Amino acid sequence: MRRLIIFLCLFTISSAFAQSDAKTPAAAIDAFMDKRFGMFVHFGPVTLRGTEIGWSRNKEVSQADYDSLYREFNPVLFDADKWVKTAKDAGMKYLVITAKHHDGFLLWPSAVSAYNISRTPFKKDMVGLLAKACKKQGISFCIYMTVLDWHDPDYPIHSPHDSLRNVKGSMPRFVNTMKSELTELITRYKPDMLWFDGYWEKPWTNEFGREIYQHIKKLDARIVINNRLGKESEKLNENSVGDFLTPEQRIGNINMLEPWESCITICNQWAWKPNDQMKSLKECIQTLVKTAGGNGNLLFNVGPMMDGRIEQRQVDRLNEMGSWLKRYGQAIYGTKGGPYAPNDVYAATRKGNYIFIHVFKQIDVLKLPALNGTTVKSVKVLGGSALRFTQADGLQVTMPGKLPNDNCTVIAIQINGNAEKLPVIKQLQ
Ligand code: H79
Repeated sequence: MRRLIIFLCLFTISSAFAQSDAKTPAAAIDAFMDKRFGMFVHFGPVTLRGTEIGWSRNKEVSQADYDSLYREFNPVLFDADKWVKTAKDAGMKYLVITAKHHDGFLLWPSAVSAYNISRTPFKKDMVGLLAKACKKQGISFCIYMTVLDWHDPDYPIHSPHDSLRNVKGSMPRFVNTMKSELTELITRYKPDMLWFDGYWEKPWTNEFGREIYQHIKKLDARIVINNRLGKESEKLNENSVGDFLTPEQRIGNINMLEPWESCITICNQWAWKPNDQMKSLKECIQTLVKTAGGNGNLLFNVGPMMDGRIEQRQVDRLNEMGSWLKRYGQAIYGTKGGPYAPNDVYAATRKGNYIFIHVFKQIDVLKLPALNGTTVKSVKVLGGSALRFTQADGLQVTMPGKLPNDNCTVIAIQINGNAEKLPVIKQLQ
C-alpha cells in the first residue's frame, strides 16, 4: 500500500512538472536565466498594415479597419520550423510568441474566444505549430499574453487612448475569460515561460495579477512568469507579482539580486514595418553582451512580414549574431554578469574561476580595477593566444595590435578562486 502511495505521489509530481527539466520553481528561474538570449515574435493581423500592433488602432489605422484585418490574415509562407531554425541559428535558446496582443486576437483556435485564427483564411494553429517546432529543435517555448483586450466586450477600455470607455465592461468577468484562455494555452502547448504585458492599465489591479499568477502556478508550478502581471514594474518585492523584471527597449542596469530580461527590437517597431531601420551587427552584439554583462537576458524581437516570413536581412543579421556566439558563446550562456559593470569599452561576465572581458573597441592596454584578495593566473584571448599582463595596481593587459573581432573580442582572465561571488565594481572606463 505504502509503495502504491509513493508511486502515485511521484507520478503526480512528475506529470505536473513534465515540460521542464528543472526540479523546483526556483530552479526553473535559474534555468531560464542561464539561457541568456531569446527571440520575441510580434505577429498578427495588423502586420497587413505595417503599423505598430500596440498603438496604431484608432490612430494610423481606423478602428473598423484594424478590427476587420483578421478576415484577410493569410500568412501563406509561414513555416514554424523556419522561424525556430532562425532563432536556433542565432544562438537563441527560447522563443516567445504574441499568442494574444492588445488587439485581443488569438493566434490559436480557442474554444473560449471566437476572435481567433480559425476564423481567418489561414485557419492553422500558429501557436501549436510553433510549440511543436520548438520542441523538435530543442528551443524553450514561451507565450506572450497581455491583460489589455480591445475586442472583448467585458474589457473596460476599448482604445489605447483612454477616451473610449466601455461602460458595460467588467474586469472580474474578463479575468475569468483570461483564466480560461490561459488554461487552454498551458494544457495544450506547455509553455516554459509566460510573458505578460499591460500592468499600467487603470482597471488592472495587483489582486487580479495575483489571482492569475496563482491560477498559472496551480496548473504548472514550473512556469516562469514576468513581472508585468502586477502593478509594480521596477522592483521585485513583496508587492510585486512575477519572477523577473522586464525593462523595455533599454538595457537593464546591472543587478545580481533580481532576475531581469530586456526586450529590445531588431528594428524600431515591434510588429513588421516596411523599410524599418535595422540595428547594425555591432549594435546587436553589444546589446546582447551588455545585457549579459548586467546579469540579464536579452529577448530580441522580430516582426515577421504579412506573408509569414521573417525579412531576409533580419535572418542574415541574426545568423551573424549566431556566428559570433559560436565562437564566444561560452562567455555568455550560463554566466553571471560582472564583476565590472558594463561601460562603453567593455562588459564583463564570469563563470567559475574565469572573468570574461568583452572588449568593444581597439585599445592598447585594458585597465581593470583591482579585485581585492584575488590573484590573476592567466590572461588570454578566448580561443586564442596568451596576453601579457601586470597586476601591481589593478590589472593591466597588453591587448593584441588588431582585435580578432571588430564588434567584440572576449578576453578570458583566470583567477585563483571563484569569480562568481565577487562584489560588483562600477566604474567608467
Ligand atoms: O508588445 C510590445 C509593445 O506593444 C508593448 N510592450 C512591448 C513588449 C507595449 N504596449 N504599450 N506599451 C508597451 C507602452 C505604451 C507606450 C505608449 Fe506610446 C505611450 C504608447 C502610446 C503612448 C511610446 C510613446 C509609444 C508611442 C508613443
